[in-house]
Amino acid sequence: MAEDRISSLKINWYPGHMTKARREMEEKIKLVDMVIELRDARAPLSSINPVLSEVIGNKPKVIILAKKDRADGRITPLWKQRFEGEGNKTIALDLLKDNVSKIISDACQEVMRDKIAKGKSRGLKHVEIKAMVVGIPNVGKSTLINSVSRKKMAKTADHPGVTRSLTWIKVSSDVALMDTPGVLWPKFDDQEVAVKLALCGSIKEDVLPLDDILEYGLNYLSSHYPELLKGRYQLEDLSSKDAILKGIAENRKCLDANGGFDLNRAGLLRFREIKNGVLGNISWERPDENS
Ligand SMILES: Nc1nc2c(ncn2[C@@H]2O[C@H](COP(=O)(O)OP(=O)(O)OP(=O)(O)O)[C@@H](O)[C@H]2O)c(=O)[nH]1
Ligand SMILES: [Mg+2]
Repeated sequence: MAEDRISSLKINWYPGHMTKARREMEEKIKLVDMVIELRDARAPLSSINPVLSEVIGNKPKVIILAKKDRADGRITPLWKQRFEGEGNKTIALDLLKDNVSKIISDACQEVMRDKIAKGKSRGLKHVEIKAMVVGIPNVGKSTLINSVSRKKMAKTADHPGVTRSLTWIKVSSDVALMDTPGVLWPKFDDQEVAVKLALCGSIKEDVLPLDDILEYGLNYLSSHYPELLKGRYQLEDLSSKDAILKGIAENRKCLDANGGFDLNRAGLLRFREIKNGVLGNISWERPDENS
């Protein structure tokens, strides 16, 4: 079983800029009114960063379930319900298509209504809200800031580790957002968490033990989304990773120099397709299986 194998898997990726970012966030958190915490809608528990939770402490926050367009549309509302039940305002978003500017501005005003009321009672016309945008690498922090400001003010790209420093971006007369580098934590005690983050693209591809991640991913897909797995490659046999990879290699004509099936190439192809959402919308975690 994949669960047995991943107990021995190690992903060690904690570049120096993350240590620095964490330290700076600890300093700067005192300057902000609230936090916008991004989680990946496909794995909303694994993408909670325990290190960031410590930094955030009791600051008011809004949880954003980012990349909802990539997650299973039947599962995301259940997560929203769960987190709201725990007392956190939670919004699922497609950061590239939704009206992010209005939604985030409304959410910030709602969470900070007491501060705004106080400022207005003192005669202030604009009460500025300062929010720190935090989350794991590649989850969409800079994209959210660009969508709120409707300009490309922050650099974005589809790989982890793009933002390297903390930057204030004034997005309107009322709101300033602080972009922060994606931060992971130094050691993954739960290797299943690391695997899910790899499948969501939050851990750099070249530090991955691809074989183990595929084993886990394919196992999960064959039990939760067999139709997506079968459909794309017309697979018949979903009984093991090798059977699935052989089916993919056959379908995609991934042949090695001797004319045999190249399972490594088929594996990398499959991993990238899963990560990039080519198979369809997938949730790697469900509230009924993760209490
Ligand atoms: N499909 C989809 N893609 C998104 C969404 N939000 C962001 N992306 C993409 O995800 C990738 C990463 O986005 P960034 O905004 O750079 O992520 P980040 O959290 O700032 O990443 P770091 O700076 O590396 O920590 C980019 O290719 C975005 O276009 C979303 O809601 N849906
Ligand atoms: Mg960024």
